[in-house]
Amino acid sequence: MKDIKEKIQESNSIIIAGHVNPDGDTVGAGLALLLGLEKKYPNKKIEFVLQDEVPKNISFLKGSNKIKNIKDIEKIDYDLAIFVDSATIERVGDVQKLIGDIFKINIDHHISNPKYGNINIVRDISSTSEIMYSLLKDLEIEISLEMGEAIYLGLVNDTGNFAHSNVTDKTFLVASQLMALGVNNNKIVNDFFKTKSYERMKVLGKALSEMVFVKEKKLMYFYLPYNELKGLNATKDDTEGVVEELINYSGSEVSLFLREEENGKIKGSLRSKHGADVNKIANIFGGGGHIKAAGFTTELSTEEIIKIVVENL
Ligand SMILES: [Mn+2]
Repeated sequence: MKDIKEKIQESNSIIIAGHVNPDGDTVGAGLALLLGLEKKYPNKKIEFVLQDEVPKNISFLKGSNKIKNIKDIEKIDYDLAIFVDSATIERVGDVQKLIGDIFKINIDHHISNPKYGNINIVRDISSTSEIMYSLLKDLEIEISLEMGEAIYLGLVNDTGNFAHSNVTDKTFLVASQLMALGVNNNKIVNDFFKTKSYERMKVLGKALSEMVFVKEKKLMYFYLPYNELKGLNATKDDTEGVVEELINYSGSEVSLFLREEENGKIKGSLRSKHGADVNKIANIFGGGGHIKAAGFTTELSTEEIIKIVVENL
């Protein structure tokens, strides 16, 4: 901790990097850190840069307009890079190009994280945002309401509104302390979850009517080809939450959502209800994540992917 503090103090320009297709956790943790560092060190240049746009149901967070998109940024030489919620360096996508070979602090909660930083705070807890809460306290940065809301959204995002197995008494303690700061739980949950677009509802409807159940393995899966996504006038953001919906069936133990990308590659997301380790399955395809939630991208065909998943369950 002392090292992190020293490193931040001696750096004049700092880049915070979050992962591609940003979710509430990477945005929440990165934004809380950005706002906290800006307040504590007003003379430093600090930027939070993402490759992709902040999704609409996250951009209500106050301060999120300060998050930079890579296309709006000119390359400068940063002294320090802080990665949030990124299981590998590659997870930040093109933001890597802004970073290069500088000192790296890696703050993450994915068990597959290979600890690529010069300093690593990798803990197997609910979210990077939960780590960020203690980190900011350790850095003696006072948590403002805006920072608290960002962290709270991160908790809600990665715990499925406090429903997943990664929730501990500590998670609730952090949530409770954030509410004591003035965070409005009901408003955040409504703003975050109950804001699905028409296209997203249609994608969900298609998934629920076309999903396939492999009874022997209690696997529920759904494949969405790129042309069908386009046919619904939908974008990849509109497929968020499909894999979680597939595991709601009482017979499912594992769910798999496959989505074809524009370049023909297949992106897979896996969820597990009880015992199955889907991180291990995602590893087969070069991906990873957590025991109960993992993902991968592959050039294999859907038939091959499904065969491999079924064989390994
Ligand atoms: Mn996360």
